[in-house]
Amino acid sequence: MEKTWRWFGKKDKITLAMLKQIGVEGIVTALHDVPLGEVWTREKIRDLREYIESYGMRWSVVESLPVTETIKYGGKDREQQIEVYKESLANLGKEGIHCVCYNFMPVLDWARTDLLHANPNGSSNLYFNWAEFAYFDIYILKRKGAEADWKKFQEEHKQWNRDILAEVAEIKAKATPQYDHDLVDTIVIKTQGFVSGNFKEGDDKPVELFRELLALYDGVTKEDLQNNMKTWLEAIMPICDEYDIDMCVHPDDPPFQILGLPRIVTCDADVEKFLNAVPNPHNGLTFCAGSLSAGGHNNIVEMAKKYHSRTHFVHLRSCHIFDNGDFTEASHLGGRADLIELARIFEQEELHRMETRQKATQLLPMRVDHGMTMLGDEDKGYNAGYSFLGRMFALGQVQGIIATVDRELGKPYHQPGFFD
Ligand code: DNO
Repeated sequence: MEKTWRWFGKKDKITLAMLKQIGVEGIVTALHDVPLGEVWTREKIRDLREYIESYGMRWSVVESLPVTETIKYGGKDREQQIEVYKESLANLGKEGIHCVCYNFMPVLDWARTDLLHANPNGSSNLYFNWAEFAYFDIYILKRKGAEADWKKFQEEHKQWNRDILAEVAEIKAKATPQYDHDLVDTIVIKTQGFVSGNFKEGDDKPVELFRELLALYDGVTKEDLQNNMKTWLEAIMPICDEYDIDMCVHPDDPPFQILGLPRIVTCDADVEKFLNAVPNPHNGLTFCAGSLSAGGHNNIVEMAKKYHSRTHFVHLRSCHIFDNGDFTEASHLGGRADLIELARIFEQEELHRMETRQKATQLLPMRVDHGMTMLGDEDKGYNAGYSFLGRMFALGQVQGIIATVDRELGKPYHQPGFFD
């Protein structure tokens, strides 16, 4: 796999020169300054591509070219937004960029309730607590039907042996305006603000905006969302064929139905459904082992065995699920995702691509996704989950795994940046 790194553009405090030193080969980024729903011009794409190339790396993956809500819920301006998307894709293709990650999650991209949850070793990781999330839904968003939904959710997860609504009542009894503010900051601003989605750092009424967005999905079922994804994929596939662009949807994180919204990339059956709905090989998956492993229903290794050939981008990260269903991001050598076995599967897949030479590039880009916050990362103002030292530590571990697996497979391993 190609060792890549999510970099947030020229303003990122982590520079490309730093990334060169730690063995990064390819960059994962986006035009973060282009407002949602506007065309990415060739000039802007070229400028960033050339900047990356001036450091001897390539722009391996776009993460993300965001799909606007109207495409997801099927709004009046859907056609116009599909045209905008097609134009951006064509411009990327013309500039030699062949891999695009996106998600099809309504309203909210990924979700966490604690961004600095202490690990036993003094570092911290991202964490998700179901009761806090339910509190946000019931008492902050005040979503109609929320309590009933959580009651049902609890029934469906009897194995967690918990009374989520009773825990919510306890949180409510102790909650202060500061607690509410911080929770909104975590769920809406700090996790969403930098992913080029619906919310921005500095939004003064994020909860109101959230409610307006939720209302767009009134009456939209899981099936509607699946159909809308199919319509959209079918519309863009001719451009992908023309420019050899691999589209790779990011799984829903966490992989559950939340906030009364449909979610359609949560499990094996979901993945099978969207891949079969549009069988073009350019319609593929971002194999985010982290998001998938947050759901106890997913067997990550089995999914990798099944979907490696339709995987265009890999996020190697692992989760630990507690007995009550809460989860935290685990070490890259631990957790339930089994990154060692995944590296075997995807290194083999890349070898196969190299031998059969089907594509513009045979490389399978991989990033370690998030990392621990450690040793001073916490004071640097990095985006949530996107620390420097923590991700560097994880990348070192993953490089070691890949080198070992490659030795087993008889596949050459090259550590860039060294004489060898
Ligand atoms: C969070 C990320 C997601 C991901 C998007 C892809 O850390 O994994 O925001 O980039 O869902 O569109």
